Amino acid sequence: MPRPWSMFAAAILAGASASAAEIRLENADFEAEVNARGRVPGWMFTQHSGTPAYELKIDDERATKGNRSIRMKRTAEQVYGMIAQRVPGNAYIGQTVEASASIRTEDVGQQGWVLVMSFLDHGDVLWQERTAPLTGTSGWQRVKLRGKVPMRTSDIEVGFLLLDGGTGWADEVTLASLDETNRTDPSAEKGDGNVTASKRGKASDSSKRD
Ligand SMILES: [Ca+2]
Repeated sequence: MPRPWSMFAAAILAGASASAAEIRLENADFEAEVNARGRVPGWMFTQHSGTPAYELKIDDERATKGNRSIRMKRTAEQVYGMIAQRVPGNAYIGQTVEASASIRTEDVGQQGWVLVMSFLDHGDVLWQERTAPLTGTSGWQRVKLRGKVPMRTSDIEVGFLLLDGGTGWADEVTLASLDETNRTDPSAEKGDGNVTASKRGKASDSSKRD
C-alpha cells in the first residue's frame, strides 16, 4: 500500500533531471512523512551520548521548496545533535563536491546551527567541512560547502549539526560533483604538458551495501 510520502518521492525523482554531476539524496527536501518508527526517511539522527535532548520534527509551515522542512530543537543541555545522510563516495575520489542547503534559526546560541559535509572511510572521518555557525534568529539563507574527496573515501555524509541551544531548520539539500571530468572541456586536447588536473579516482571495488 503506497504511503502518501511515496508520491512525493516519485515526484522528486521525476523532477530530478539530468545533471550528470548531481549526487542523489533521498528525501532531500524533507517532504516525506516521518515513518512509523519516528524516523525521517533517508536521514539518520544522532546526538552526543547522555540524556536525549533534541526534538526532531517535520515542519509543514516553513519551507523553501515544497511544503515542509526539518526542524531540530534542543530541549536540554547537550553538546550536539545531528541529522545526516550518507551516500557512496568512492566514485568521487579526487573530485570536488559541493553540498548546499537552505537553513534558518531561532534563538540559537553562539556555537550555532551548521551544514556539515564529511568524507568517511567507513567509520572514520577523513575530512570534514562545516559552514560558519548560523546563530540567533535568522530567516532562510542558502549555504554551501566544497571539499575535495580524499583517497580512501567510502562514503560522503551531508547533514546538519545543532551545537548550542535553540532551534534550527533545513530544507532543499543538494550534493553535486563539480569535477571538470563531468563537463565538456574544449581545451582537453591541447596537451601542453600541464597535467596538474586532479586524478579521477576509480572505484576499485563495487560499493558495499548494507
Ligand atoms: Ca521542503
